[in-house]
Amino acid sequence: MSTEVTRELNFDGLPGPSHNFAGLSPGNIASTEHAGDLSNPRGAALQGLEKMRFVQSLGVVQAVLPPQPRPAVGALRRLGFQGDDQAVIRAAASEDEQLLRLCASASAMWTANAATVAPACDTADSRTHLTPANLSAMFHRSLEADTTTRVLRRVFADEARFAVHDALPTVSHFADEGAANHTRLYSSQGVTHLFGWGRRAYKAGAQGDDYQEPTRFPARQTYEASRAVARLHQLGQRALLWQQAPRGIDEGAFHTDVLAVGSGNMLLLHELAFVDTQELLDELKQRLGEEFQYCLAKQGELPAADAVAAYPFNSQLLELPNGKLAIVAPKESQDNQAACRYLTRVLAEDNRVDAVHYLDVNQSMKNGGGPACLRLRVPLRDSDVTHLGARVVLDDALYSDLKAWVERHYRDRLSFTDLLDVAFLREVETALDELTQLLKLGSVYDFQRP
Ligand code: SUG
Repeated sequence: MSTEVTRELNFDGLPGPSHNFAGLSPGNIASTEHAGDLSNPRGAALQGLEKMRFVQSLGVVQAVLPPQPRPAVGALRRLGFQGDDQAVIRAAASEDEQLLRLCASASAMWTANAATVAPACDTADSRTHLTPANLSAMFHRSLEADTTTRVLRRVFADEARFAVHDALPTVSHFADEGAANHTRLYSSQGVTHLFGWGRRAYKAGAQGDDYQEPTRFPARQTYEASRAVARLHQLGQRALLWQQAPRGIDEGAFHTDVLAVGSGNMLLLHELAFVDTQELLDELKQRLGEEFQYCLAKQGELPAADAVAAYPFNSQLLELPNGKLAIVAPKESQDNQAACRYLTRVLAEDNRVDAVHYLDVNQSMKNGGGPACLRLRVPLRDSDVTHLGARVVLDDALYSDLKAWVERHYRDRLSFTDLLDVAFLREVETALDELTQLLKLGSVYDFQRP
């Protein structure tokens, strides 16, 4: 089994029926800017599906993860609202509208935050390890972890092949945002798991360093969380922890993947992605040898503000069957001159990248989620793929089934007042119940359980 080739699957989160713009994420500039806009959940899901189909057409194995039921009435009950579902929703809306917004987000679509993954070929016990992210930095996102864990345990059920850990304790000390802060790089010389982190929970651990934190926006991922995930995944020396540049976070790079993306021997990064950029690049060269390549954007070429607005680094850097790399970028980075110039330079330089494709995922972008946020990368052996516990690998039949399902159940406009009617929640539950059957997932949602 260990000599089998490992290939990366992209598990995209399907945008959910409650997709809306609520301005829930301070430090995520797009989320703040679009607060209150009318959303189009159907458009969002169809854009997501088209991206999945496009990636699949490049010869990359594509898979899908389901949305989560929202509004999360269970969470509102835990916060003291009582009565039947309609009463709970009404009471929340009249007492604290923002709480209802927080419990109604379709944020599970950004599966780069669903978990961190280490492939079997890198771990001490030769199993693929997944640690669901607790997402404790943002309340609305922390609501995802339990259902995500359940879903991942269904999909990766075979314990001889996969280990799905519990999420880290849901406290600020171990705030974990998943793969959005993790990049696996490799060459014929070695493998490195680069974990970006934003702050230290234990400040005394930074004594002697010229340690700084962002001052304008929150740093979400802790050093302690990254260390724990590296430990759970038995990565040993293969893990490399590096701090995100505080100034980058203050410019709106709330996750590492807003200013950097890597795949195989190649890293695309902005100079405000990490602290001590040159030292990081030297360290990676040491670990990966001469094969290591990077394309660094400096402020003069691509101001961080443009990178944050247009998301050229939040692209997918996909390894194709012919060994080349293709970039799947958001169309916003084609329209932004500096971002487009940078990606054109990446393409022109002597490296494995031989195509840039611009796709429309604008509904997700307006909440700060580009192509890379929408997918969780899971490198698997071919035999693992045949041992997945649900119908999640995209083929023509699943694509058509999902498209028809979206067209049957999703609204093409959604505003805050729509969330107040329990009929909307019932609509979502009916849709998701049908989806779990379509995906052969079993009962994973609270409303499906006794
Ligand atoms: O956590 N937006 C998400 C975007 C996540 C992007 N993921 C990666 N960079 N990998 C977040 O900030 C906004 C929801 C709203 O405002 O309605 C939101 O949750």
